[in-house]
Amino acid sequence: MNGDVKVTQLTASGRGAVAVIRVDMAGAETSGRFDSCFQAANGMLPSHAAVGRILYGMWDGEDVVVVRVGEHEWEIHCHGGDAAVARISQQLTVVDQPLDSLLLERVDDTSEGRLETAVLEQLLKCRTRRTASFLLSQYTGGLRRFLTTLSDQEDAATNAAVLADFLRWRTFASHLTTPWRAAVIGQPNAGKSSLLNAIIGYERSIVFDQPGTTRDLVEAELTLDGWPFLLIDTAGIRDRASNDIEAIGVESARGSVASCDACLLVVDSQKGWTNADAELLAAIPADCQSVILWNKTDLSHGGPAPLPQMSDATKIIETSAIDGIGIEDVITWLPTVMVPSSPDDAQGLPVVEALATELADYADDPSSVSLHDVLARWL
Ligand SMILES: Nc1nc2c(ncn2[C@@H]2O[C@H](COP(=O)(O)OP(=O)(O)OP(=O)(O)O)[C@@H](O)[C@H]2O)c(=O)[nH]1
Ligand SMILES: [Mg+2]
Repeated sequence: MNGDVKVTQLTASGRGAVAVIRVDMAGAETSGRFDSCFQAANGMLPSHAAVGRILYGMWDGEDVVVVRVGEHEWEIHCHGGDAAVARISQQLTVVDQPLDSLLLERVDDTSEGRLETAVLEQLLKCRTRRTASFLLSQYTGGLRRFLTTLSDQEDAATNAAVLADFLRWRTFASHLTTPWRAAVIGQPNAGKSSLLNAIIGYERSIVFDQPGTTRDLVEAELTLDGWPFLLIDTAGIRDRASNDIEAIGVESARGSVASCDACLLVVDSQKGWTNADAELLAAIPADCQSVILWNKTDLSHGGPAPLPQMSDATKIIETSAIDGIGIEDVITWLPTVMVPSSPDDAQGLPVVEALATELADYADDPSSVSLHDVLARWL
């Protein structure tokens, strides 16, 4: 035991095929350390798993199975042998400190200025290793180097081009700390909640064979390809909700579409493409990426139900929440369309919103803002 994390080996010590370690984090300030050591194959954070949930994944390069056995307790099933057990125990106990201080440790030899403090604030909000690595390279000099280049640059035209290249990563930079939002929308009973469950790999939403089951929004965080996503299950969108509670759910579903980066429109292939589906598709904002999930294809025994004829290039994925058909394609589609490209390591990134706004104002109208003053405030 070290600090407030208790680590106990449940199996006998010595060589064995499998060792079981029980971890009690009741006294720990955060389970962030556990989350950062273990990468579940389905991307779920151990601290987000329901009690009883079994997760398969990697712990420092080794295959392990993690079971959440209580509010603050987990069991880790790893390769037998004292060395493997000792390594995991040591990582959990030595690292028993908030993720924030862990990151601070990694970066505390860097000189602190207003810029670094602001980047550090963002770094501490990162939920995945991939996003944290971008923030870390900005913190350890990337952003400062970019601003210095800008201040050394005399030629206004070159500066404008350099700034434009920097600012085009603004949306990407904001998602390093805020997940991309994807709404699962569709007619009642189309299979939205079932698909969300299949995608995130566990039963987060209530599934029922009556329309109107999901009355409110259910959100689930997941990591795909190292990027953070928030999947939002919505109440079936229909014109007239049958009662008040449902009506509130339907209303928030419409709202969530408006604030989303992507929309997964679920259609019951057994009912076929209806006018209501066409209206829903048309209501998706133009700047929101969309895909039609042609669901319940496992029921198409007499041959596949005909796909809707789309006049544009709308992507359609045939799915079955029951058989898992197409789920892999959905999981691949989301990060591919949301993050089609990412900057290289050396690129300065607009990870500090206040600074990005000042530089964008200068880029919009160089005569209204003094670049020299902006840089002097941050460097
Ligand atoms: N055979 C089959 N049944 C499915 C599939 N997806 C969902 N279902 C069933 O369809 C019914 C409705 O599923 P839900 O996931 O609750 O549908 P929903 O769109 O969330 O419904 P609301 O929340 O009421 O709008 C349930 O009985 C599911 O088991 C599928 O791919 N194949
Ligand atoms: Mg539902």
